[in-house]
Amino acid sequence: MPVYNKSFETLARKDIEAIQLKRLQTTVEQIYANVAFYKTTFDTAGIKPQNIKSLDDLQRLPFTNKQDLRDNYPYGMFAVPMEKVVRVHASSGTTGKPTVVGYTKGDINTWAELMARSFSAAGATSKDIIHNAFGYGLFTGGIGAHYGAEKLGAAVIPVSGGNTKRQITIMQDFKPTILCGTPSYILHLAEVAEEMGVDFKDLHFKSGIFGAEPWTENMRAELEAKLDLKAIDIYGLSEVMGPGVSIECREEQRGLHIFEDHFIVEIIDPETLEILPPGETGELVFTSLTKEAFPIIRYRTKDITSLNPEPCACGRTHIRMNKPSGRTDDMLIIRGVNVFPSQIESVLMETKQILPHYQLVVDRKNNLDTLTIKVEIDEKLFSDEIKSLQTMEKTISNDIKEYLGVSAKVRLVEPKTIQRSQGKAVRVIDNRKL
Ligand code: DLL
Repeated sequence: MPVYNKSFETLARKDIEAIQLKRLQTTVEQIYANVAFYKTTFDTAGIKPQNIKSLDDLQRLPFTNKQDLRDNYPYGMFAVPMEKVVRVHASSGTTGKPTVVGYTKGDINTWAELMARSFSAAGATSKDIIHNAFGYGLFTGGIGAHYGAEKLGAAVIPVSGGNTKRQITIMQDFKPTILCGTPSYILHLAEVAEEMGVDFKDLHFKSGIFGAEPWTENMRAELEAKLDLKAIDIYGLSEVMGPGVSIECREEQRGLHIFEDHFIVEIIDPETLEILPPGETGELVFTSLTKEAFPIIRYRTKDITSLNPEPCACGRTHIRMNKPSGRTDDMLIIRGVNVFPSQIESVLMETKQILPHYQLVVDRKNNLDTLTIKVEIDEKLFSDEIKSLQTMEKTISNDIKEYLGVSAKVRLVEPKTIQRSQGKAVRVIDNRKL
């Protein structure tokens, strides 16, 4: 299979590190000279760009977090004048001000290159037709994947999210071979296809590239079976670039390679900020090495994962991150027990006759946290007597308690009663925050 420019991905560790150090030094010089925020924080920490002599010196630089970006809204973190900026994207900003990120022409080119490399790692070539159901707009998913697909030389169908029935017809007629989207929207696509009497086995997909939200191994198994393709996880974030930061390879589908010629990753303990060794789980931190408009130093992503430096069957030497289990700010604390929505998803998906559509509702009653798990079940089950449904609810609730240590009320609901997403799913409704 022809592979798109893999040369940087198979370098020996010492060569990767040499590139990283050179690029880090340039980035630090640029931001110290051009971004008031970094000049102030570096000065406060007593560090000058010339102090960065080895990669270990990165640890001397302060962390950056989302609040810093908000405080500098909209353009305060840009390292180039606006005349050099050719694009802006923004996070959805459901809490507080959105985060605005900018790109120069060079950044757009780097991004396209990294997305092309991502597609290639997932097994795509210029012969492929890519059905891109990531949303187009301020969200980086749609346009990021689009430019990468074109750079690879593949044909891209820019469908975005929504108009789901039409998407199915397009899949039948245009014969795309690669499907891109958030796992929750793709699940919805599968559901609508079924309603329309369309079997994915009769379509032409070989791979699905799914990401932008956490999804479990059980969800992967479900999607692969339903859609008859290989489901590959892609991770990224707008603050660091968008998609094209990290992707699984088709060979192993186990851990997402991080493009280390463009980014340095660290895992820290979110409480003590101590750097954790490979294998230990903590918060993922990114430093960009080649970005011009919006370089970022030691950005605390809030994503929880661990790193795996083991060699990979694909030959890439770039480190892998394990599938993120969620974000520190999505972690629910229910009566003192910490639980991620993805852990609940894992338990739910072990149960037969349950559909992978669920929502978690958190409330506080009489000063106590309550968790209700609404989950859809197979239509046929609704004809069963109430008693058997109650037994099923009890069994799932017991499983959740046993595996995760959290008490939850399970409510089985009819198919299609939980709202479907066109982008990222809303898994948690936390009424305590109202
Ligand atoms: O979600 C960029 C993207 C687009 C990635 C398309 C992959 C595909 P943001 O909207 O800024 O950017 O959201 C970034 O989404 O910090 C994670 O919490 C979460 N996330 C993204 N990909 C994954 C993934 C895009 N594969 C935030 N697994 C990140 C788990 C993910 N979480």
